[in-house]
Amino acid sequence: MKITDVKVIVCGPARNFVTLKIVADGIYGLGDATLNGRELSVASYLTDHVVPLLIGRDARRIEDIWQYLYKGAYWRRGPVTMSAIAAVDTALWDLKAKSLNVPLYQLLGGASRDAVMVYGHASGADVEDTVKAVAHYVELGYKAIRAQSGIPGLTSTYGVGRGGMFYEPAEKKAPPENSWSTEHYMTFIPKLFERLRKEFGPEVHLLHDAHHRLTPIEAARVGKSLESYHLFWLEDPTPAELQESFRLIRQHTTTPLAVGEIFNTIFDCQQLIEEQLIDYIRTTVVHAGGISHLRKIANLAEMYQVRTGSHGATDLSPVCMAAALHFDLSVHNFGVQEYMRHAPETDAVFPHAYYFENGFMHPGEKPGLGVDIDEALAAKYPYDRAYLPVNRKLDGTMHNW
Ligand code: GCO
Ligand code: MG
Repeated sequence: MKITDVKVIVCGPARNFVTLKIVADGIYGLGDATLNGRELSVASYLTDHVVPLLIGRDARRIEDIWQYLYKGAYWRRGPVTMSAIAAVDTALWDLKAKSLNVPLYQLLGGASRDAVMVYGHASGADVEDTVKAVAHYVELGYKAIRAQSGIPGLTSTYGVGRGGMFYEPAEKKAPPENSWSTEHYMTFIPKLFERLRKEFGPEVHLLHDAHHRLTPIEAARVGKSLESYHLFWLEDPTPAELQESFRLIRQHTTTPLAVGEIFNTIFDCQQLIEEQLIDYIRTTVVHAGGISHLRKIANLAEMYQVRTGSHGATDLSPVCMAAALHFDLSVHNFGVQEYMRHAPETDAVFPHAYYFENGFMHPGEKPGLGVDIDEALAAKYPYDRAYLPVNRKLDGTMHNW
């Protein structure tokens, strides 16, 4: 089953995406290679360096091709390399499942559950606005809802959308500037969750993303202050380059912790998992080396009772969403899947079999990933450079976004 053609497709239907298409025996597989705000570097990594190496190779040797690209580059890890490898890996899994005429999850051990619980994003300018947004998700049948709110005294903050069912932080031309005050945030956040529990009761799973903004001891205090509202998880409380910093948070709070959307390999989360410093690992198919590598991370996590909770924002294309759902359905230690809906333009370019029903999702029964790309339509939406925001403290100091 020799690879005869490989194509890198860059398009911008409502937002930018990079997609890899690998052809062998007249069948093709798709992989997502989108790295928000730095898309073209992955496109170049693939076009200029990886595509020439794939032509003529046996498409069935997925693990060997993974190792060839990872070890063969000499320069290991990092988001650009690992997104490129992920795209190849995903496309090869898609191709193999299509060639065998089965939905991908059947090759990954079959379904471990009937469907996959997902969480949606509710956000508002203030507490009451956020209450309304959560109510909307409850009406739609969601069992798990992430709540973010504007903070009094701050002009803008992470996670407060520009309306609708999707949240798009990247902006054209230049990075938008957000402002931050940990003091304002720490005073405000318990009030938000007190109000949400009062309104919605104890059953619904509530999640929250601190988006890397706190120091470990601040994160410990936030976790402690939210304990009586029993969050499903507190996400990215502190930047995780220093994995041991989670020990400090863990000593002080029983609020469950989730980390991993910007991780690229198992080495980024090894200590967090082995020391049981987190409860959910949020690595994604596209940014952490594809389905093959994500399964290795999940297998390590399973030993330590850490569950998966893959990132699923709009900058992960429907190809990645489909791959995530096959992974989620099959892996034993699945926790929850993030599901931020795509814009209608994105859905039209990437027709897909996956569906949402009553708070759960399923990848569908089509062979492979069950997602396609309409290349003619994609060509009508050219790439348009966009940047993620930056974040400054009130005195102007650069902070984590
Ligand atoms: C999330 C994430 C996203 C990221 C975005 C960056 O939990 O969904 O934090 O909102 O900020 O994916 O590209
Ligand atoms: Mg996040």
